[in-house]
Amino acid sequence: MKISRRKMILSSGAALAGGAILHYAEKVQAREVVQNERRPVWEQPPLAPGTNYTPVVTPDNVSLEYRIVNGVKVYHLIAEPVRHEFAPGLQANCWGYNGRVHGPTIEAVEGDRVRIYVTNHLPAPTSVHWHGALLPNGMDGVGGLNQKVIRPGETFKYEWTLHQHGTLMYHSHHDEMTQMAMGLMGMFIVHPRNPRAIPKVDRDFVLLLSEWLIKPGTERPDPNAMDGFNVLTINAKAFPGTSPLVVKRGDRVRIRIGNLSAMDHHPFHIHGHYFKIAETDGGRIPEAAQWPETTVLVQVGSTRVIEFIADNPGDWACHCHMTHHVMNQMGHGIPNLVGMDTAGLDQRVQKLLPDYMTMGNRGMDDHGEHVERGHMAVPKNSIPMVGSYGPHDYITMGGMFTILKVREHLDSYDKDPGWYENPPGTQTTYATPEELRRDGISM
Ligand SMILES: [Cu+2]
Repeated sequence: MKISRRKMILSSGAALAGGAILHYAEKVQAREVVQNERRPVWEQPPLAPGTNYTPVVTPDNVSLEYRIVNGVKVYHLIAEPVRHEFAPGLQANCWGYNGRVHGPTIEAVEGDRVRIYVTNHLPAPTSVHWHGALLPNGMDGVGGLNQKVIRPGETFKYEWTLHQHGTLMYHSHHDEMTQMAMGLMGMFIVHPRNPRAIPKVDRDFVLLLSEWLIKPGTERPDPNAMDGFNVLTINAKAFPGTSPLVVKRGDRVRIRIGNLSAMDHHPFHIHGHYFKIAETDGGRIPEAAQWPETTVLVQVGSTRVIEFIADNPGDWACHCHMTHHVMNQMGHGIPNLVGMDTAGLDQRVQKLLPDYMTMGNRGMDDHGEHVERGHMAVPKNSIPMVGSYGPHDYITMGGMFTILKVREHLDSYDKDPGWYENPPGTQTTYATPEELRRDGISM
């Protein structure tokens, strides 16, 4: 049979088109196979290392460095004892990674192949679990169940392909009661391969909540504590040790909050704004299902991602709403003296104990000031239960408390812009006698 040139072109074109259709059909089929057989996502091949993302900011910590070796992102975590400062005046001998408590934030991109070496410089065996990650069972890090424990001096290698994006965590999963109480944890952020998969933000913060028992005067967190935690932290810092979250007015802000406390859930509250709860450690919440909130409950072993526009200038409190979680090294066995006149009592006891001062007849509001002015001693290596000086008065907050600083103008995101100056007419203050008279208020 004679085939004309024209026919040949036509038929090869048809073959090409047919090939394209077949290729598409194969893809659809492949997807169906994945769904039907429930094939794990990490079996999909890795993509080239992703670099198109806006890095997160972890206040009082950093992101872990990596290098790319043959298309794989290679990280190295070193578990080791770390002397850590929670706030000026309070240090302890903790366990952390790479000289930090908690460990540095791991950042990667969906589709990346990651290889994470873990070296153990602790005096005890350990392992690392990648909380929320979809990975092969043998990489999951539960000591004894999924792997041999990493003994002191050994280095293990975890490797898998990230086929998800979101806010994950990592932590020791061997004797975790002890090792997490000592600080062995960190955040693991996986950026989407397509940056448009989630809204672009100007500021992307990472906060890891945890809790410690450090008895005043001691130098080591007590891992046996089941309650009575007295140092409540954001990124292992207790207020006034926490760095503020600095943003420009109008910035789109994302805050990724993880909670790896031993025993407590934390309702995290932000003043002056509302936000939407946009993600959990299970993934992104469809936009129509995100609801507005001012407090988000971050329960133990979860992450919650909130997003909002910082449209309200000021110094906004940003804290756990459990009132005892914004206290430092609170003594809980003390008698209730609120409202009592203890003046005579102090004088009498001071004959025996010259430094004695009854705590709390005004509540806690005078306690921090007494300590800071040197009127009251606190045990060695401990900090006042509350506070620091603020722009208007003493701030009676401690622990899981930080400040969202929203400014019209900023020199730099990395510099604390100082205290907010309220525009005239927007500051609560003494009521004048004329105002009281005018409005019929009697004192
Ligand atoms: Cu709390």
